[in-house]
Amino acid sequence: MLLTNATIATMDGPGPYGLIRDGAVALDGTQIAWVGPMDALPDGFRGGAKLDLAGRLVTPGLIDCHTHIVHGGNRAREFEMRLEGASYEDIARAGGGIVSTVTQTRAASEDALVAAALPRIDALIAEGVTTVEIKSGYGLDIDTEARMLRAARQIARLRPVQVQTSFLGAHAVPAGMNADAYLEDVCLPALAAAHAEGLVDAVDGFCEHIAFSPAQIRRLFDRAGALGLPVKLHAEQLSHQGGTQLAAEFGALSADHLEYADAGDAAAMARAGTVAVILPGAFYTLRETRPPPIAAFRTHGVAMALATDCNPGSSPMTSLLLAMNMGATLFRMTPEECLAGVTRHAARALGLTDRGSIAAGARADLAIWDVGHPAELTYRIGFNPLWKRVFGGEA
Ligand code: DI6
Ligand code: FE
Repeated sequence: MLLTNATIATMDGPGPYGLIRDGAVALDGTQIAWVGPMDALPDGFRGGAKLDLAGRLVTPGLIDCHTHIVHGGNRAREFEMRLEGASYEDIARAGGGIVSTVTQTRAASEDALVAAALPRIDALIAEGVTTVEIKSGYGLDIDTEARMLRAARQIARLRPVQVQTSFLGAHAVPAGMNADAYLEDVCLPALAAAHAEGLVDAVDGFCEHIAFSPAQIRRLFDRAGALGLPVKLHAEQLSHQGGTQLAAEFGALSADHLEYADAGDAAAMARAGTVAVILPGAFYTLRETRPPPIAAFRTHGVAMALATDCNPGSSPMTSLLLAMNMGATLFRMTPEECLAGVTRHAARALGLTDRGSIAAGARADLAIWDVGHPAELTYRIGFNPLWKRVFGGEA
């Protein structure tokens, strides 16, 4: 298939957005075969089916690189409690928060988890998302952690979307358990079991005063390394615990949230090539006031990704376009940084090298938009200009 008369944000340089006007993209099966200005199109790509885009914008298919989209139930009641004055930490300490979603997730079958997640997945797909990361972390027992990840794999069979899984057994300490005992007796065995079943693409944790300490996360990361799995970390979200430095030490794919990260953390991430995953939906929902150190990430050359963090507590959000708008308005990220954050840098945050930009040899995952300039994607609020999505070469 040949896409013609396209405005193309290749996200692959040179210049802002790697923008090509009056461009063409040739697809060959599941891959991009050629991209460039129409007048440079080699004769060999002129035959076959053509789709005239009449100047519409083509971007890489969007990538939501941080979600907890598989979970049981919802926390609308806690939303009310927070409006009445309780803090996120107050609710967590009172047995609500993550632990209450754990109760609802344990009670759900794999089919029920899939059925609950699909409308949320469909909302992402409707905005041009072609790859989504999905975490476990609401089971906190061996069976339920695996069941969540099976549900995540099942979503990729039911919908035209690629799923990358992350094992997040170290998300919270189950009620009535000691963190060290949970880690040794449940979390690490759950990781081994899920990995043996082929369910784990990466290992994640929550390094926070209401979750796990850096020393505990180190034990998790040592085990991940022994299994040959890459790591990522929820770090410096609510306080500065040192998780980012630890993640960098382990060459983590990403450190996520990062509101309390500092310039030293940014320098360590730059040295390690660790991506900063910025999650404005959680910042917004929790009405945080301290933004992540975007300027330091820029100065040190840390790649920034943006994601929904779709979860029932701190970010009940299923719009990656809204995450882009929040990244710009709340954190002053540029529209170009926002688009890179859901394409090129989101791919890096997942360790995927075959997507995230429009280039010969990349996967043919594309989003085609009824807009003239890429900044429009970040600028509008609650408006979806997607015209067509291409997944693995299939329109
Ligand atoms: N940080 C978050 O924002 C989510 N998980 C995490 O470690 C919140 C998850 C939840 O509240 O259910
Ligand atoms: Fe998260």
